[in-house]
Amino acid sequence: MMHMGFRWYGPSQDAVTLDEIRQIGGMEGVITALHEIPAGEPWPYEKVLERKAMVEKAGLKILGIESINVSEEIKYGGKDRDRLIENYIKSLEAVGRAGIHLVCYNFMPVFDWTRTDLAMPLPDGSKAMAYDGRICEGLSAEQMFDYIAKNSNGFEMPGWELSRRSEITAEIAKFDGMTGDDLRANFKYFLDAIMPTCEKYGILMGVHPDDPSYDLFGLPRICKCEDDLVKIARMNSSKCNGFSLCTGSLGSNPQNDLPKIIRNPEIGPRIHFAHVRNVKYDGDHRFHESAHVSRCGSLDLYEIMKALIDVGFNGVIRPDHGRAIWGEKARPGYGLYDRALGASYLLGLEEAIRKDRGEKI
Ligand code: DNO
Repeated sequence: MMHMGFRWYGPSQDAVTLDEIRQIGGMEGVITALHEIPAGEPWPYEKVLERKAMVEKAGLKILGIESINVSEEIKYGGKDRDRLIENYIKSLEAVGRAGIHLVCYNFMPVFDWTRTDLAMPLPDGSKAMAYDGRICEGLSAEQMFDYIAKNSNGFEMPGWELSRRSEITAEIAKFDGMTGDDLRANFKYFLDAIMPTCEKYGILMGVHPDDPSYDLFGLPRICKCEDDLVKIARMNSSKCNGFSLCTGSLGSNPQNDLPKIIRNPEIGPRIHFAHVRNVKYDGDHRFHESAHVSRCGSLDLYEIMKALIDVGFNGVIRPDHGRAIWGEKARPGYGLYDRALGASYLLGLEEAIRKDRGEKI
């Protein structure tokens, strides 16, 4: 059985409460993070315990951390990277000592996920996040920041915090001339350094794919497709080195065949965390996030869930970005209602597939 969770940004950065999350049928826990601690600083053990107690008091568990962010200097291989990796390891130790065994992170230079519209009106009256390469290509990174800031209902999106805007040009320059292989070498260096700690505490690391799965702002991106994932799997043989399989991110490129990627024998066993959602293609490098239900988008979530079950995935799964529905005001993609519907749908798919195979659930 998979373990259904809900991403929760913490007591001061989320419009959704733990009590609300607890009322979603089948929900086991949350995936959360200490968002107030900047990348590069070690997470204090006491703070992790405090968050854990808060979640448990509400009748839920912490199923995983999303994310412990990797400092840019580790990604471009700057001179301070060893100290920053040591701090990363301290954060992992804090999490591991607290009995948390899953960490999601990404290795995308400078930017995390990117969208050009945070509230695109859909014909049914809901609003969804959307991406249109034609807008993005025309903007500088700074203009993109302003664009996003104006459209995010007063919430900050991870990686697109306004406080980062002024450093962005300088940060992009640090990656000047870097190839995918250079970035991969730095990724391997990072993985080799952290894996012994992950093994010691049994922490499964799930790297999140690039979102969207194409190159942006001239920066190298190395987690976009099946080949990329295989290369990452081969970087370090520890079982702890694995993936946060995000169907919407990989699925943003119609060439990515998700059930095939999941069934790849070098990838499937390393899927430690699943972000399952749908996207609808609107053209080349253009898509919007649809309701989870297969018929609403371009991805077949039934086939995706079947593939996950086929490869024996019993890890943590969460619904991903929801549309804004029923007038809800929340962090874009992370409201309560549409994600709750998504969770129920995924639980239903899992139950049907497993029962159909004679499995007890
Ligand atoms: C977006 C999220 C990402 C993800 C990070 C993982 O909604 O899926 O921001 O958390 O890339 O580090």
